[in-house]
Amino acid sequence: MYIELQRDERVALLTIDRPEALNAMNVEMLNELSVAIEQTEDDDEVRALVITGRGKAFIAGADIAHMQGFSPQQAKEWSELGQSTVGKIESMKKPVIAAVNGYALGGGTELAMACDIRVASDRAVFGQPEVKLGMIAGFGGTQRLTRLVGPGMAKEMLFTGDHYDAEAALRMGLVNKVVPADELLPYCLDMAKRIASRGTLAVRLSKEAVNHGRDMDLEKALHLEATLYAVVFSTDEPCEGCGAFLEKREPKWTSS
Ligand code: DAK
Repeated sequence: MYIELQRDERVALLTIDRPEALNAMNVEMLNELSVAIEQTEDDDEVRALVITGRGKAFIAGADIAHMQGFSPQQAKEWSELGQSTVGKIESMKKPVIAAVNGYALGGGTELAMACDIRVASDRAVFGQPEVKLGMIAGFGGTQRLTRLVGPGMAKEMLFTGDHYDAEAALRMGLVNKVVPADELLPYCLDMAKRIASRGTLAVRLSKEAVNHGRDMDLEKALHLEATLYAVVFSTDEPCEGCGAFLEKREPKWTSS
């Protein structure tokens, strides 16, 4: 087993668990990851997910030994599996926080970028070293990196294959925050708990508005926002949220 999935009340913690190979991704891991994502999405108790890695790496990329002998057909299947797994993370209705504890290289940086929020330990290292292996980023790196950090910085990372420490990642907007290594998981789990305590549908539709609106022109994106705003008001969440504020109590959300 390469994936460990735990749940503490409304927050799920998914740990990539192949420390002897710095959590390098192979087919079995991606299949297990895909199943774990589906389970988390289907679990009505879970409101937020944190993804981290065991040991000194988040994910040191795709398993290089595994890729070396690919036939074209195997490369295609690998590509489809990888893209669909990363896509599942990005399109989850529930918010996902990447707790980047160490090396996040190649597919590791790409998987982190598919998460909604990235928090880095001060020991984290990012990079897209595929060019050193004679290949290009293939789990969405050329596209998500460009959207997150801009084309200039994305091209530097993709062309050089260099490593970037957590502070550099923070400066370029690749991560939201850097925290000391021993504070990483408590910080991310606390953030996940705060998100889990907010209006369930409100959080979900905020994610949908950002994810679907970012590639629209502003007029269409604002129309989407207004439509989703109306959707929230078709439920009792705004009434409960406003009522709780006025009555000085904690809200009780009913939607899952
Ligand atoms: N694959 C396989 N094994 C790996 C690995 C990897 N990516 N990274 C590390 N390991 C293994 C090492 O081989 C070593 O194994 P043993 O020798 O102990 O058996 C063990 O993990 C510990 O690694 P090191 O001894 O190297 O540890 P160091 O602390 O000295 O160095 C390092 C850490 C992260 C700097 C170094 O291990 C390293 O450079 N690793 C390779 C990183 C890398 O190049 N990653 C990118 C892989 S390319 C695609 C989609 C996506 C992709 C491709 C195609 N399609 C859609 C088609 C993605 C590609 C990639 O991610």
